Amino acid sequence: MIQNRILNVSGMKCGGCEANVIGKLSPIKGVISVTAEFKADKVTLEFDDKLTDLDSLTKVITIAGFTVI
Ligand SMILES: [Cu+2]
Repeated sequence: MIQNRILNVSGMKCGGCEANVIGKLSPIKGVISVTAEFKADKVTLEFDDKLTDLDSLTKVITIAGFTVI
């Protein structure tokens, strides 16, 4: 099933951080779309929960150095 989730992510300070988050998440199998807005501390994810899950995606964001609230 396709899931749409909006995550509150702190630590993104600029467009480079947005690009970092998008670059880490978008190649993951099952991820359909990712947007990141540092000004809103927001990451929007669309993914297929048969192929990935929110926990794994959250972990990737954390490993990249950001905090999922
Ligand atoms: Cu930055």
